[in-house]
Amino acid sequence: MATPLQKWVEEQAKLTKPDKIWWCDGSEEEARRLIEIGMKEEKIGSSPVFYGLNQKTFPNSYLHRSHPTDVARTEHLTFVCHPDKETAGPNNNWMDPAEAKERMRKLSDGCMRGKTMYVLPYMMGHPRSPYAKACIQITDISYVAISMRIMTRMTKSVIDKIGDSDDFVKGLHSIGDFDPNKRFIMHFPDEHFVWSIGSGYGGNALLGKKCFSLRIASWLGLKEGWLAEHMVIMGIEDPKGNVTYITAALPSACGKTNLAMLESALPGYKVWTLGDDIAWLNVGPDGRLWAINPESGFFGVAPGTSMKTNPNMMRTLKKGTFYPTLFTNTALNVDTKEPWWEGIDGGLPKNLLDWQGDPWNSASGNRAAHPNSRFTASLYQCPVLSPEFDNPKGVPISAIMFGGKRMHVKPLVVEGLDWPNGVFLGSRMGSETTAAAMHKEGVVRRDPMAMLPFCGYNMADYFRHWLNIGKQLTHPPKIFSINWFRTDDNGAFLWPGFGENIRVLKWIIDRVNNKVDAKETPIGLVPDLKDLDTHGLNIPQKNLEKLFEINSEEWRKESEDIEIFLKNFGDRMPKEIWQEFEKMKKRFL
Ligand code: GTP
Ligand code: SPV
Ligand code: MN
Repeated sequence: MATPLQKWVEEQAKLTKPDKIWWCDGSEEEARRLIEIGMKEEKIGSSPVFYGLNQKTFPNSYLHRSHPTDVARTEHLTFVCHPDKETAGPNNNWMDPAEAKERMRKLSDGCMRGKTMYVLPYMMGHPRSPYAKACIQITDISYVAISMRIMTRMTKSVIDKIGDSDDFVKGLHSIGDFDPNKRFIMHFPDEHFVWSIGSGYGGNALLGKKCFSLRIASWLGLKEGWLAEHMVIMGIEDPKGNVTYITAALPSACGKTNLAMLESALPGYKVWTLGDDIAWLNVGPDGRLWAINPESGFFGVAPGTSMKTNPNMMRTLKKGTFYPTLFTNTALNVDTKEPWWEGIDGGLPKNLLDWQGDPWNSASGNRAAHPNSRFTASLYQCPVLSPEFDNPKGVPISAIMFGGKRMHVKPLVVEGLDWPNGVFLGSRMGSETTAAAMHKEGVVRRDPMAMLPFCGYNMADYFRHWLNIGKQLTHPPKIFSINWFRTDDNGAFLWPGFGENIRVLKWIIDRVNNKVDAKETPIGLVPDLKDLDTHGLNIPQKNLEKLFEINSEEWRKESEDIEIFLKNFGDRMPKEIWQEFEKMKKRFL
């Protein structure tokens, strides 16, 4: 008798009509074979899926060039198909589930003809974690199969774990013919099912990542009493050896990966990485909030990464283990066969191919690496991976940070007054758009808790869920907002960022441990400047003051923008959020 899993795979094969079906086992041998297939047999247009890189300096590394129209997540083609539109909320694109499936069936009919269907069994979370979920993704390209092996815990034992149960997360992915007009990423939250066609890129195609671990998992979290968040998880060790665990939510390409593996500029402090993109948060039996990272890899932004900004990532990328490392849409140094991007160490190479594989000329004014070019690398290669990473229980969280990219308005760091005020602080976040998704860059949009593109249901209900979680916590984390990106009148960053961000983290853990006081302002608590360790930094006093300036005129405009956003949700918006909003407005009068 066929199991529900076997039946489901057969049904998908009947629709998509692949030449063959390959059940992956996640082994090293299999990965090598898949890369070979990607280098020699599978093609995107007329180009191979993978190119080998310099195996001495970047062991087990490969370059992938995507289809030129397929370079970032496509939020306008992403739908959350709840039975009714209200449940999806104004924060999501919605389509009726039956209509969505009909459309997808038409697009998928025969889409794998001539190709291999890879069946990928994987866990999100450590297999022994009570919070982990068993998942199956189908795909028709080696690049996605290899990426999933790096990003998740992929083993054939997941198939045994699923057994004859039908309780597994389903993902059906095909690159189709990369036609942007036939590209959709459809979510069916009640069925734990994601159906994606027409893209091979990141969050559009690695269905365990944003699609399942955020959009669908956030919906599961609402039903089951937990939170799925777009957050870094990190431990901060102080000079005495105490480790404080914190999470931080920042929108796409706003600094999570850099923060997660920061190399401390303050002597005696050390950061331990647990995750750089997604956190699943559960209320523990001890009334504290516990976090696991469901992923096991980094899918990080390449441009700007260097020994100066993120040395631990450079070490991770060169480590070379039985997990391959992939570079997607970076440039290529022809002479050394090394990947290259704007901001990497060293001078400008003489012979570069741009991200599309064409000879690059600095006079063209174009960037050589795509702004959203990325690397895919195993977390196990990270030299500062926390010893707690594989702990099935996760780590207890003492502070939550919400951030964004804001040239103006937002101070370097602000602390919420209590949990409801902290939830409001998360809900009022805005950020400048980046190259991580296809849209105009640098435009401020509301992005509450960095979840606007990832919350799988009505955001008003999401805020209510956050407020309710707080009521179950006897030891709630303190909540902060951060902004590394404030600029002076000439557009230069006021704060040095990167390894120097430890100075802000130190203040945060000092607050958690009740070591320092804070100053009250209309928008929350800020540091007394004497409590922010700026020793050895060359920041003029006036810049420090500017970093913490709260300009009432700017905040009046900001409040208007926040109000417009909150009003979109009508009566569904929790009254506690409006109360916090009104209190903030009043404090400005
Ligand atoms: P996703 O993978 O899209 O979720 O992005 P992310 O949030 O992990 O962002 P990442 O750490 O990759 O940073 C994105 C960009 O912000 C890079 O170009 C970084 O160089 C830049 N960046 C990160 N941290 C800082 C900082 O502290 N200061 C400044 N000025 N730039 C930063
Ligand atoms: C993001 O855009 O937030 C990412 C990259 O982490 S992707 O996997 O494409 O979603
Ligand atoms: Mn992300």
